[in-house]
Amino acid sequence: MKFLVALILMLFLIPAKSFAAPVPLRGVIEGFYGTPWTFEHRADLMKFCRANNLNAYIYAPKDDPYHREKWREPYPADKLSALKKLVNAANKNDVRFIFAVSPGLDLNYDGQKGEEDFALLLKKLDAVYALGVRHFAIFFDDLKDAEGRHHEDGKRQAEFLNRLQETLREKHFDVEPLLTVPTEYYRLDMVQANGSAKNYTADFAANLAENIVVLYTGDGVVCDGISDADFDAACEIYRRDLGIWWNYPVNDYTMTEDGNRNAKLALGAIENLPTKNVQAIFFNPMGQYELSKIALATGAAYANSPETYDADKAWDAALKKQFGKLAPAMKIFALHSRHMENSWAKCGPADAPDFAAAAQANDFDALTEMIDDMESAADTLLKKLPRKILAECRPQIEQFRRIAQADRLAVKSLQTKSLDPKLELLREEISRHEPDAILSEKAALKFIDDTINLLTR
Ligand code: LOG
Repeated sequence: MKFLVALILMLFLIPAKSFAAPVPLRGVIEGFYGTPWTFEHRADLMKFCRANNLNAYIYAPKDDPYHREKWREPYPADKLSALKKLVNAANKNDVRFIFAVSPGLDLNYDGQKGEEDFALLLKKLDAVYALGVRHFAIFFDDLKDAEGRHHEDGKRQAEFLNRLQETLREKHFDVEPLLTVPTEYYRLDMVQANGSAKNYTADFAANLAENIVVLYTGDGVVCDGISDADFDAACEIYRRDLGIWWNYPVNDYTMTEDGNRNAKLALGAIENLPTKNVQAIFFNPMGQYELSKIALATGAAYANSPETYDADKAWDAALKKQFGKLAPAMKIFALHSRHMENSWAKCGPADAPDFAAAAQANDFDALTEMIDDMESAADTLLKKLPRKILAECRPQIEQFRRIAQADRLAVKSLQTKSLDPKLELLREEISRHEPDAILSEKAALKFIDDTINLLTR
């Protein structure tokens, strides 16, 4: 009896936090622009998901022509058989494979053409159902014209999805509820200046079947977090629990001039997401598959325990697990390549805040120590990183080394109060590489520019 009382007491005394529930549907959405991942990457991702307790993957590569531009066309046989293997790998690893189509660019809703398109989409999904897929998604994002306007009708879209879901479920009893992304997919785009929902959003939300899962990206497309209050406000607009399509570590908006790579790598931790009530979350990664795993592993830690998640701890753990002996060097490099920001995007922890603070304080000793570490980290990584990882970040590591070298010249110039001419030359070289490699814009790179400005005044 005493034992029983003690047990019951213990159950009450264990803080509720240790019971924090995972987000039920949690995973990765391959939803970026640019060269899609390869089937090898995706097969590896299935194992990564299992190892990190992620349970879903959405196939939605913007630049797979059959996903968006040529959505009406069936996949050719070789692609279908590659998809089939992937679906098997997903099933083997307990990952839900969610197949997405983005037909919105030219979808017809009405009349004869509407019926034809409906039949074509159904055929497309049926072919993938035959591979063993039971989860489907239809996306309507990025349908705005050059002026930033769209011409979508929320009611018509919602009715289309409802009918598609009903038809699918009549044919196949085991199809799961659809997922979707509306055309107004971030909160500030869903509402008017007075705070009430715009017509499109109001119509879409009011007409969409209750069990269809709606994903949104936060207050903006790429934004620096979703507080619990922001999340509640978004769910309120839809009068349902929304799922999250989280745009980190995606970096497709930093595309290089040749369109093949991305200038900035997002190597930080996932942070600032709601602590409760999230029913579904998908992280949109970089084209750089290997390097995406840093943020994705932290995203998995978040999704498995939103309430107790600690971004710094998860980041350290991910680096250690993925880079082993190279983790300390990788951490120094990654520290300078975490924050994503341009005129419309802002996400990810600040780059090298300690460096920025030391620069601000003219703490030359601290700076010199950090610069030593940066240079030796760059050398180590260039020498020792596995080839497939280096292939994703060589220009950035080389740029990192140039920046460190320039920082050293900057410290020296400040100490002697005279600009070392080599610093300006090196800055020019850094600029020449910037279309390919950006990092530490507000920390190590800024220190160079601030120093040059100060000493040339
Ligand atoms: C796209 C997405 C892209 C991301 C970042 C959504 C719902 N759609 O602006 O494919 O990777 O932003 O550039 C997007 O986020 N649109």
